[in-house]
Amino acid sequence: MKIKIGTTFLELGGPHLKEMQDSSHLMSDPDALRKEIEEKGYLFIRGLHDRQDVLEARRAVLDYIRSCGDEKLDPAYKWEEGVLDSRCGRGCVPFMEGKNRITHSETVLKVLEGHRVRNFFKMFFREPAKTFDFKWLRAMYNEGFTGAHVDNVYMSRGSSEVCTIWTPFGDVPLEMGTLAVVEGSHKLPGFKKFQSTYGNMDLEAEHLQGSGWFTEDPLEIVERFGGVWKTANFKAGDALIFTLRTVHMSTVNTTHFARISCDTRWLPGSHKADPRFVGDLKQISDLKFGVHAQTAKDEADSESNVVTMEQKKAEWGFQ
Ligand SMILES: O=C(O)CCC(=O)C(=O)O
Repeated sequence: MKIKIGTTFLELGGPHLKEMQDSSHLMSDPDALRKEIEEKGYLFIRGLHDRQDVLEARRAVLDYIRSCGDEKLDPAYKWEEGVLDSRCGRGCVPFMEGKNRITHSETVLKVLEGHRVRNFFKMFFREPAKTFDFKWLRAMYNEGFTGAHVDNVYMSRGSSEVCTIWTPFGDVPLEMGTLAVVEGSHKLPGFKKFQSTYGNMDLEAEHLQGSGWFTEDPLEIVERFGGVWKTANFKAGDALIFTLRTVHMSTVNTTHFARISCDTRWLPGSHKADPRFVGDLKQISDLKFGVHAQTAKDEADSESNVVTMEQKKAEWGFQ
């Protein structure tokens, strides 16, 4: 079975893309969980969240999308099914990242910051855990995807032990845009130069224009640096946890269902949080990275002290 991931089709079970293993059997053993993430760079935990809570959060987000305008959801379907209008792609699907009435609604926060996830990170960090106020809540549209990157480039101004937890709101099969990681990319020798150049970059400080993704082509990563992409068919309740240095991207949403998901970041309570993502969020720049990055035209119109990923890659010798 061929899966569209970024700009490329990869065979599932072939040399570059395999299914990831569930680590939920390690749930009561913090040492084993830490060993697993140190080795693989991620933990795939089926059923970490309560399935019913996640489905209710999906419904709340769809209701919010519906309230943003009649052009968002396809009127031929019940709104609860979450089928986007075929003309509703990037720029039409509401931007929901940050701290707003949907990210901080009771139903959504129950999943993102509820006792199950809070207790998990308390056990995992061996101390009470805290989370950023900023939430990366998204609805991925037809043909949308996220390119390959590490989170350190977006949030390196605090603890290096921040973990991302990616939570799909609903059942999300491979063709709907699942998250994929390169196993071991946080520490494999082949990634050393990648991590010490791209991985150490602070995109905002460098005035980087565009998404911040290293590439949209998954093969560029594994052919150049090694490793294998891993992903899975997700069910509501499942979660993927990974480090700031784990390379990840998403498969393409080839369906017309909105792929709703949220990235939530957690860190040990005694560590410093990147100040841009906590409190009143006044320090957050207007610059959008990732899938909502500025378009080429906006880039051409913006200041001249900006740099592109292509320029940086040339500087680092990744040509
Ligand atoms: O949900 C996605 O498509 C990508 C999420 C992600 O990679 C991130 O926010 O760092």
